[in-house]
Amino acid sequence: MRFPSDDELMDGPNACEDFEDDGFEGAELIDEESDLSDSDERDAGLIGAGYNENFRAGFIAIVGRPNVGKSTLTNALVGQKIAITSMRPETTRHAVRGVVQGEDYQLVLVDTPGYHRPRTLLGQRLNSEVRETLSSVDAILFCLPADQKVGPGDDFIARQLRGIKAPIIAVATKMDAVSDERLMKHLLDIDKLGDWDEIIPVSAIKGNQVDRLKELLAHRMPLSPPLYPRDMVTDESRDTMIAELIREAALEGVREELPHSLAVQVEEIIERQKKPGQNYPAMLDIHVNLFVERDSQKAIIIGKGGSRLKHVGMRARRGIEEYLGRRVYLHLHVRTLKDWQKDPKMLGRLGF
Ligand SMILES: Nc1nc2c(ncn2[C@@H]2O[C@H](COP(=O)(O)OP(=O)(O)OP(=O)(O)O)[C@@H](O)[C@H]2O)c(=O)[nH]1
Ligand SMILES: [Mg+2]
Repeated sequence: MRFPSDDELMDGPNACEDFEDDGFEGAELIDEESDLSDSDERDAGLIGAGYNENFRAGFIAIVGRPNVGKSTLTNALVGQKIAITSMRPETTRHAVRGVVQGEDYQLVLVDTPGYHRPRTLLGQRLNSEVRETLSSVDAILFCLPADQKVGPGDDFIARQLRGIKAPIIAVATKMDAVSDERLMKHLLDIDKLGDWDEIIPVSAIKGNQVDRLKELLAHRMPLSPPLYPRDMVTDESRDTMIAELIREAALEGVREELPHSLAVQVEEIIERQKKPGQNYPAMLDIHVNLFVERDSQKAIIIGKGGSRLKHVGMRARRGIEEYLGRRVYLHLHVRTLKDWQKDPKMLGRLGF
């Protein structure tokens, strides 16, 4: 299989909405508290223990242009939020693994960054990540959103998929967003685009056909013992999950260029001392850096009097507390790391 150089890539149609940005005054720290529920730390089960000989398991790459609904579909299949999503393209920045646990199968989904024409070194690295994932999976889900016409970006990906041996299921995502008539036309266009093993329309948001898609995938997996513990949903680290939930909250409502310039890194997590008699987990102080590329972007993220950053903190905290099952106190620090997307050293520092 030949994969294109990054320059050969075509842009697909991606909708981006404008927004109004706030004014700004100075940096702020955010600290919010809330109720908590008890933590349920999971013990990893023994991989492969007691599985039956008809058990099927394998890896599945989820690919497509940016913003077509790959991460939303991953979450719907897993049944739990493990990948962040947003209405901005190029949200996912690393291959996120999610595990679908069936009675007699295990699907390891690999949600990939949207394949796109790269404008920066970061973009090139994201595309490389997709290419690497494709070369080592048992099946591929190729996502094409029903609310957009099949375009040159899809055609480009379709051509690259042609040499791949693994079965490819073309998924018409966002079926809830269009009429039956439009969906039929979309399915025909997908059919014309390549030679797919299956074509299936789904709505990850409404849950339509998600179970059917699981069944289709399970049948195509090789006979194999489970690859991951039977109670695992993702292998994302705790710090990555926290950083991603903060990035997701920060992406909401910001203008087109800023999401790409934003990187989030957890610096330190400190557990507070329990009070005497406290029978629930101690609160965590989480120190987080939000990196942007220019001071003007710092101003936007922070908002007037710190108002926007405060909102980001509040939104993120809810998701983080749900994920950790305990109270957290977020300390968000916004910093400028000039042109980090183009700088190999800084990309390395940020984990790309
Ligand atoms: N109506 C509708 N919208 C959806 C559906 N699935 C995803 N979306 C929306 O599409 C947008 C993009 O979703 P993501 O899951 O982040 O898309 P992605 O392909 O992972 O995007 P990148 O990570 O940027 O490549 C979000 O605003 C989602 O809410 C769906 O089934 N129906
Ligand atoms: Mg994504």
